[in-house]
Amino acid sequence: MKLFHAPASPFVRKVMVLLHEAKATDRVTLVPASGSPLDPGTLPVDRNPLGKIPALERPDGPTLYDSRVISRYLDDLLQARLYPAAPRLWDTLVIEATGDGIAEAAVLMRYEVHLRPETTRSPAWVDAQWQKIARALAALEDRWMSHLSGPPDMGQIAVACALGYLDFRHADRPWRTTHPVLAAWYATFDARPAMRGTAPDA
Ligand code: 99T
Repeated sequence: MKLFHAPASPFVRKVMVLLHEAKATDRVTLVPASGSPLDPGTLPVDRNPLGKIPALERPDGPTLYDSRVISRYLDDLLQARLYPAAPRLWDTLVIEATGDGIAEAAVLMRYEVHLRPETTRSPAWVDAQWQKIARALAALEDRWMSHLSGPPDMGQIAVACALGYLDFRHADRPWRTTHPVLAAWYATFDARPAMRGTAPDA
């Protein structure tokens, strides 16, 4: 299988962490892909009409895209068991959606500042994206610490990849001081070999 890949992407990283946890990194060949909404570059627009990564070319059907779809497919294929049975599954999925939402808002902030000329940037829009992230971090700390401290699953992986992306692209926003409980959980989770082996700056 071919995985369209960029080390900076928190969505690609989710898939890579899953592969590491399942000890199955040898099942995919990484295809470097880079670009942006303004210039798709080498992003696989012929395989994913949205022009986004990750995308997974597989032997048994059309290319899969969106990290949540790819993660479900690989979890099933590899029997990784990173999605628990219902009813715990519903918590895992909403935590995964929360982690992905943090990453999506953080990527939009990055694009706004790095792709737009300074004269057309909207600080209010960037701040509104950060407010989404702040609410999501608070929700994780208020509601989900018990789940996050349970057996590893894709919810935890998505949150950890999103937090890693905040550190990587938005290091000027000190989220740890306002969310110390989440920060302590992340310090432990981030020490897992699967996280160490997939860090964006590794
Ligand atoms: O939006 C584009 O045209 C290109 N962007 C991407 O491919 C980003 C890379 S993160 N991927 C996504 O937005 C995927 C989101 C999707 N819902 C999923 O797969 O879960 C690049 C971050 C960076 O370089 O800083």
